[in-house]
Amino acid sequence: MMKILMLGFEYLPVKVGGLAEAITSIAETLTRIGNEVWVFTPSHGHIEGEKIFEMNIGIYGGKERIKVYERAQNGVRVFAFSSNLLDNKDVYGPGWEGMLGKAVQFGKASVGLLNYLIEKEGKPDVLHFHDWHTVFAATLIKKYFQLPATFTIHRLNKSKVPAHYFHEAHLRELAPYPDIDPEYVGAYIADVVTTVSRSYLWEEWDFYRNFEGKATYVYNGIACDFWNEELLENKDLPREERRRKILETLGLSDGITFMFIGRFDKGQKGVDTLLKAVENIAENNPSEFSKMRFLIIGKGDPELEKWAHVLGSRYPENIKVITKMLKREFTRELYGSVDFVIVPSYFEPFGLVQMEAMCLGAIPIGSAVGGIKDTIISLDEDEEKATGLLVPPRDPNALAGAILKMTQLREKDPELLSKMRKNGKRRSKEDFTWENACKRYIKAYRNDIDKAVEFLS
Ligand code: NHF
Repeated sequence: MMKILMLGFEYLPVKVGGLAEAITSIAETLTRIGNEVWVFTPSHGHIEGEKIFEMNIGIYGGKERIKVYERAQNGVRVFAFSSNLLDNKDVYGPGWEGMLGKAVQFGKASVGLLNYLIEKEGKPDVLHFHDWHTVFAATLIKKYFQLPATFTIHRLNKSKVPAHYFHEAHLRELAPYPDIDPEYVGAYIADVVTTVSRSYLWEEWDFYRNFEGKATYVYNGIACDFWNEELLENKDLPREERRRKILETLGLSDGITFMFIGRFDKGQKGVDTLLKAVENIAENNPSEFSKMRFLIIGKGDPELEKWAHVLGSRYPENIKVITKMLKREFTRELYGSVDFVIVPSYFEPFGLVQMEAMCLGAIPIGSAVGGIKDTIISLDEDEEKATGLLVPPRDPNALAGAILKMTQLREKDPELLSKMRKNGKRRSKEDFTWENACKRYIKAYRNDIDKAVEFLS
């Protein structure tokens, strides 16, 4: 049994992306397997539970009043920090300065609360902090309380912060230069540095090599209790029937269905690669294209949204573009009905989409990068165990080729595809559980864990 202090900028129900899901699952699973977990997080306007503590912190020559609310959430003790700024609903804002202000206030207030809790209940055994926004807090906690610390990077941000923020956070000894990368600071003060897949660790070795001897990986899991076929509305219908029905509700006739779901951004998710691949098939293989249906779902960059809509209106029989947030339950219905899910990311530390797809029997076609590469067993590598198909990133022709190949397989070898669906379900349920992840985190906390060793790779 360990007492673990976890720091996260997102914690459910406050959620921007996959980070909240990951931190919450880690905290809850650690609790379930017999540990005590405290989570410190900014309120971001979500005030729940009992006010247990108030303090003033000195900030920019003035004083800021901070209140702390404690709630029990699935066995985890969650402490949310509240102040004018920390209550702002924009999790990574308001603006760049607002966000840094939040990170510094959160840091100082974490020391205040921990001082109070230590006096009452004693010290946690270990500190586990996530992503760079919690670095001020973690570094201050290390400075004042010397807890063994694990730093988990879910996605490298590679930003620079003006040194004066560190000075303001009482960490001037760590900021001797005008611009400081907080990820370096976090990894420097941590005892163990982890990221969320083995391939991502090596892809970003230019960063992690600076911390060789501390760096390793711990895979995420997937919450199969929610992403579960048993919970589908039409779970008793054959998959093709579910597909036909759901396409009909979206105004499309039946066909072999490919889905993309994710953020429309220009730096990571590869929406442009997908749109080019679809254009390429529509122009060069019209007869194959006529059998295909594409559901392209997500929001974000206005240019990408426009491009998707233009393509959708050029081929209204084949393409449906949805640029609004869908309910999680409806997304589950989609995963449980479509044939394939496309994950064309440029890079992906772990990636939830391919896991959700595999849980629900949709076959992922994904870029051979990061967590996508480590979780999908590709048809080209091992036909027996295959769960999907991997393609090189940023390569619309290769993706178009993969889409055509899977269309032909869908017609010619449906047994192979059902085997792949089964393999995918097994892989997501057995190999990538949060319990496995947490057992490995416990090893990281004890520093009883294998590391990435450059001269052995
Ligand atoms: O799954 C949670 C998530 C990852 O690949 C994802 C990412 C951010 O980019 O660990 O963090």
